[in-house]
Amino acid sequence: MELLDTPTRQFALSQQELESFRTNGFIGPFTLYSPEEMREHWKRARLRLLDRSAAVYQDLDAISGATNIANYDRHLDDDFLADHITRPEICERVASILGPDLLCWRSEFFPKYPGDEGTDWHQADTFANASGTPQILWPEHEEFGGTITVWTAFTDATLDNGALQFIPGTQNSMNYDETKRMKYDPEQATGVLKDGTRRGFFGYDYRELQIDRDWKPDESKAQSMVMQAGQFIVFWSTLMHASHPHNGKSQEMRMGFASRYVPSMVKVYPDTDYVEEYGGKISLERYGAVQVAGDHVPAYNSRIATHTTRGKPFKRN
Ligand SMILES: O=C(O)CCC(=O)C(=O)O
Repeated sequence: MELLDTPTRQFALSQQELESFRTNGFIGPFTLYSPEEMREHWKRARLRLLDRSAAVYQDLDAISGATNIANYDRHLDDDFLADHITRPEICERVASILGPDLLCWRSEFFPKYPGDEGTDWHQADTFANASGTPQILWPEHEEFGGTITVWTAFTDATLDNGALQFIPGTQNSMNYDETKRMKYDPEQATGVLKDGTRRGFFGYDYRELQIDRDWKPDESKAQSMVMQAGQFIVFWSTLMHASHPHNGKSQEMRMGFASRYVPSMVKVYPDTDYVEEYGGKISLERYGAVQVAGDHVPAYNSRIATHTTRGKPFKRN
């Protein structure tokens, strides 16, 4: 008898891991590259990415200074990042949570240089937080959705240079209302920590979105995610998360690379052709979500990239 060719899911989460994920809202870290391998990849990528000639967002006037936007979606033009977001070690784990049909709809670099503020506490559901327009929308019967973020440490992430922080178990209720508006001011920080370092949200005061103005996150429950270069961690964007500041004890920057995944039924950038946030505006004309697993994408998600802008096909799990 011929055996059916069922794909092996070597990296799928075990029942125990899934239970832990459901309780805590995150799982990991997992090792994808050795620290040496990662340092080598990052050394080369860092130089390569300076060349934006094939990047999908070209309107440099609109994005100069808006560093967050300039850091978006370089997996759409860079070979290493294109492979990274489709790695089975990542996608199989994410598929265990979200199901077999997966889109990677966004990637972002999160650099922290010596002296940089820590990222303030936040949760994201539709990602209308900064732009005012939902960037992802789950089907109507879902109360709220969010995305699975896979945050890969491209350098070591330590307590001194900006390790992530999570408050476990907070992913199922939103403390922020993303339909409220925040004012953008690139100079503003939103708090000074005991050691004199600052917290902020890339020019926004995330507290402006709080549903209850008097509420404060319970930082006594926060856990720090110290990670080696080459490791990744998987979490709900609706989990309360933040990061430590870079206190300048070392001159090395911290670099995190976030790739964000949703089931293909989630509407990506519905009814909009632009993203306007962090003081910049980009056109989605050359944008496409990447189908990293499965074979079904509803017609309403018509912006799909099958190849990078340099012609490399994306792998599908
Ligand atoms: O790396 C950081 O400081 C923040 C990351 C973050 O908020 C995210 O990946 O959603």
